Amino acid sequence: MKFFDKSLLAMLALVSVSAVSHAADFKPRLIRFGYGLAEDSNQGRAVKDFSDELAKRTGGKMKAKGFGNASLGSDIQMQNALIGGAQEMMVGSTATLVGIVKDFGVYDLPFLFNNEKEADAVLDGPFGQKLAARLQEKGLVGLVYWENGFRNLTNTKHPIAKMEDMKGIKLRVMQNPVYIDMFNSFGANAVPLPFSELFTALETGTVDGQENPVNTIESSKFYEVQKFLSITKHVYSPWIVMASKKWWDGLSADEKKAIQEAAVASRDFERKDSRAGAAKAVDFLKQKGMTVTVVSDSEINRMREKVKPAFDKFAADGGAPVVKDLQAEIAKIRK
Ligand code: KDG
Repeated sequence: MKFFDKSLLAMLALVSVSAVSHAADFKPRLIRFGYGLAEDSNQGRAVKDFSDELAKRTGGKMKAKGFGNASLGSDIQMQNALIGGAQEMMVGSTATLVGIVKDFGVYDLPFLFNNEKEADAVLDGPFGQKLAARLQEKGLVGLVYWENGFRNLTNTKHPIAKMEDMKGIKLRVMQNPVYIDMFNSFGANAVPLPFSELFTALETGTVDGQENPVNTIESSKFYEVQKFLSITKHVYSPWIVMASKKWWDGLSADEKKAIQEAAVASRDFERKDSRAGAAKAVDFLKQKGMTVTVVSDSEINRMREKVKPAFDKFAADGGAPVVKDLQAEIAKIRK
């Protein structure tokens, strides 16, 4: 055996021994993981799964404790707490990130994705990862995307089967210009509010309606204060799991790896759980007394036409490059 091979073998042996003897570097840590939905929701169950996955990977040293029902604040308040280093982790809507990285608004453009498969491919692929990476300069670490889901309309006034039925409806929307423009263009009165204030706003009649995925309509018990559900699937809404960069930068490489792996495992769990839940939620909501209207394809196409100005406005306000990139990514997936 040549000298070179022998020294290479010796080096490999040395590396493998050090790798085996390298004790993983996990410090005992408590991670405050905030979220907005109920503990018994797709969001709450996924936070629990993340916590279990992390404990498994760190011998229980790193403990993520879920704080649901916006008990640590609204999405925007939690984003600020992470940036300041006062909270370690959260999951929330990408829609409320537009005040930090404006291009996240691209995910709120209506009728972008035809199905979950397309959404997964874009979010987990180069486009979604590149956009998430831009959070770092703002003090946030985007780890993975979870599924909030396709959004649908509810209200107390009357069934919504076509755009004109939205006229005059006071509709709560997320605090995001695309949603405000979209529903005003449909003829509704868009009222931006934090999710944490939504149930009370519906209960008191401050707003007549709202729009969310059916899993959320079920887990947040909106059926108690809403009569009519219209299946529009007007936007595919992602959640994003984030860590405080101030906190993240103090972690060891092993700790970062364990968190990233647990985040990916919880993403796969959450998407399965969300899709299974969504398949049953409409029947559940019917049993709870909601009147369900499936909006026709022809009416959806009319809505697509109507929201083009909202789409164009986002592009004109500096969003054109990110819209072009996303549409190119979707076109690639559809080939
Ligand atoms: O905290 C809850 C939010 O993350 C999420 O559910 C956002 O869909 C949302 C809404 O309507 O506010």
